[in-house]
Amino acid sequence: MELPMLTVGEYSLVYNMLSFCIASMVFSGLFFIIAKDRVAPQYRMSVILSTIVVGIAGYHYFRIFGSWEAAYVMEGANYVASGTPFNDAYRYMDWLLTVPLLVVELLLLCSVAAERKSGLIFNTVVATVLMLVFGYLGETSGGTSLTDARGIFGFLSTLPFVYIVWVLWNEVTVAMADKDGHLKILYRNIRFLLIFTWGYYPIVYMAPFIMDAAAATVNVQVGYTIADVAAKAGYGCLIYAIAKAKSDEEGYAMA
Ligand SMILES: *C/C=C(C)/C=C/C=C(C)/C=C/C1=C(C)CCCC1(C)C
Repeated sequence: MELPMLTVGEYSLVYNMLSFCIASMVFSGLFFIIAKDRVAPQYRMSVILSTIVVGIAGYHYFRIFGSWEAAYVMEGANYVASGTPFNDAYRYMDWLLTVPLLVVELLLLCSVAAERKSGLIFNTVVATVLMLVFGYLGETSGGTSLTDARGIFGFLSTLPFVYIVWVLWNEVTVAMADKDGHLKILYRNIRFLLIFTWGYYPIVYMAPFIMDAAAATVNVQVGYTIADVAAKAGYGCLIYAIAKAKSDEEGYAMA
C-alpha cells in the first residue's frame, strides 16, 4: 500500500492514538492480573484470557507504533513515506490471536451447556479465521472501491462476521434470561458493547471507499485503534464485572 503524504496533525493523531492504546492495554492487563483473585475460581479463566488478550495487543501495538515511526519522515512541513513499508500485518496477526480468545472468554461466562460448548467454540473460531483472512486480503489489496478486491473480500469477511455476532448475541441473551438486577444489566451492556465495537470495524474498513488516501489512512488507523481499546480493554472490564457479579451472587468471598 502506498503511504500518502500527511500533515503534522494527521501524522501526530495516529502517533498519539497508538501510544494511548499501548498504555490502555498494558495497564488494563495489570488491573486484570491484580483483580483476578476477587472472582470465584470457576470464572477466573475469562479474566485470565482478558489479560492474555491485552498482553498480545499491547505487544503488537508496540510494534505498530515502531512501524509507523519508521514509515514516515518529515519533509518540509509535512510527513512523507520514508520508503520503509508500514506493516499492516501486525494488526491482523494480533486479531488472529485475540478475536478467538475474546469469543471464548464470553462464551465461558454464558454457562453454555457442556455438550454444546466445544462445537460452538470450534465453529466460531473457524469463522473468525475466515473473517480475518478475507479481511487481510482486502485490506492489503490496495483497492478503494466496493467493486474491487477491497469491496469483494470485505463482503466475504462480513458473512462469518454476521455468524459470530449472531451466536454471541444469542448466547448472552439466553444467559441473561433468568437473571435480574445488576447481573442482567451487565449482560445487556456487554451485548451492546459487542455490537457497537465489532460493528465499528467494518465501518472503518470502508473509509477508503469514500475518502482520499490521506484521510482514509488516518481514519483506518485511528478507527481500529479506538475499536481495539473498547473491544479488548473495555470488554475485559465488563467481563471482570460479570465474573465478579456471578461470584458475589454465589456468595464467594476472597480468601
Ligand atoms: C480485538 C480485535 C477485534 C475485536 C477485532 C475485530 C475485527 C472485526 C470484527 C473485523 C471485521 C471485518 C469485517 C466484518 C469486514 C471487513 C474486514 C474486517 C476484518 C475489518
